[in-house]
Amino acid sequence: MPERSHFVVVANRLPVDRVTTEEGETTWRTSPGGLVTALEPVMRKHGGAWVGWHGATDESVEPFTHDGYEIVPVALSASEFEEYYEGFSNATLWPLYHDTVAFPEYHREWWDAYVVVNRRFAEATAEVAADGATVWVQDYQLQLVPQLLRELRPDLSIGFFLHIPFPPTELFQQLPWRRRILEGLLGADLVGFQVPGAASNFLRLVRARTDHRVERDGVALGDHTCHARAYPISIDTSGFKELAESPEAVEEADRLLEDLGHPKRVLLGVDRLDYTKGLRQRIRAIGELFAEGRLDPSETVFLQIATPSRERVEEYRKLRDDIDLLVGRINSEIGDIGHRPIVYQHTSYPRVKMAALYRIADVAVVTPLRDGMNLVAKEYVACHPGTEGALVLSEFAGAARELKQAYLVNPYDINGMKDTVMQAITDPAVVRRRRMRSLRRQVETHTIDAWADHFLGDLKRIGQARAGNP
Ligand code: GDG
Repeated sequence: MPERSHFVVVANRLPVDRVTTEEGETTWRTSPGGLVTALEPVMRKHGGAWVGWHGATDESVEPFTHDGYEIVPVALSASEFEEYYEGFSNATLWPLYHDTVAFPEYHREWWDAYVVVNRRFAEATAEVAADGATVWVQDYQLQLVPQLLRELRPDLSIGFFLHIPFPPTELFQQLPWRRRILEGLLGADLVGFQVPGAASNFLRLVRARTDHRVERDGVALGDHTCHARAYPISIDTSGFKELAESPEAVEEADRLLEDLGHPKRVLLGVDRLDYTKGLRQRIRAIGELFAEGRLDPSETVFLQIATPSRERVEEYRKLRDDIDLLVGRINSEIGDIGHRPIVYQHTSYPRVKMAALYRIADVAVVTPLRDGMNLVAKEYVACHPGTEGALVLSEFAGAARELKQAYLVNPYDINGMKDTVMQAITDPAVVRRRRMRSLRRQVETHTIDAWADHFLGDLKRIGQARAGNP
């Protein structure tokens, strides 16, 4: 058992994946994904412990140290993985919270597994947290943990951050267990959301569905007050910039351009392969631009990277097949031998290659149907050299509230999206530069450090006020 920690992050997944080296040795490597990208630097700075599932079912893994902090694995059985993770988290909550862009399924066994696993996470956290420690629970898979943990350890200061949208009342009310989820979150001292609208949705629901008194952003609960506020997440801007300027990234970028046959223009999409990311609409829109001759495949390439994700969930399998079909059809009809208009890779790349991709992209096309924030948009702005690039961004990504100088699109409006992509390509350089400079300023002044300091600073002040010594 590791020493008890004063700072504990709790997330469904640990920030590391187990890999077997060529020599047959087992090691742990930092895993990709929005939550990990955001919290890894916070953890390296604060130290402490990270409680989460290690990625294999029916197996217990002992705690260990990684990059200067403790890793505390939580075990899941194969059926819990199916019911709590693939089921309730990713086939009920994920689509419901993303505006039901896919149909949410409600199954009572899935909910039961969600309760059991949330309790296990709360118990594991209660064991590793030192007296009066700060615990920061992450995301939709663990919304009951704040309440369960408070019951076990009322001495703790408990924060919760939701990385994905919090739905409007009309949608949330479909959930048969809506009140339990609200009460679960209310166990926290501070609940953070990506945008102010999400915090208002939450407070409106608490007013409508519970008996608690709500005053401004606070909900009075007897032993504590739960505050709900917006903390738009960001990235390690200077870290990304340095990586993109490193000789490895520059070399990699040259190699990529060479492999692509030195096109005049590169359009780039990078997403987890997820139906919320608007891939179908984006590929259709860009395919039509090629088909109509507004984009010339001999000079423009659309490079789409889709990182494998939740591959056993039915909706994701279907999406993968749809995208394969769509890309295949467009590529077989347009262009010429040696000039595929769309280069599509269903794979995950090392970070340095991601940075190289951002370097070579003249236009990044980030068009989710709904997204809590979207870090890819911010990473592109941080990594693309100079001020020549352009960002096409969905209005329905949380990032659109901050990145106002992006070329904003409604991803459901295919014609509108086509026109805006063309505008991003054809606008005079002086306009693109002005927009890019403004975006750059935004990501340079709003970093992941500032985000974590803001949230944790507020959590500390709330804790002090609760203890009566503000
Ligand atoms: C959730 C919310 C919110 C992707 N492919 C590779 C790779 N990535 C990295 C990107 C980026 C991250 O994964 C994706 O983050 P996003 O924010 O775009 O999206 P989600 O995964 O859906 O994240 C989202 C986020 O949490 C944080 O709160 O913004 O709204 O849905 O960092 O660079 N990284 C590597 N190889 C890949 O192939 N190394």
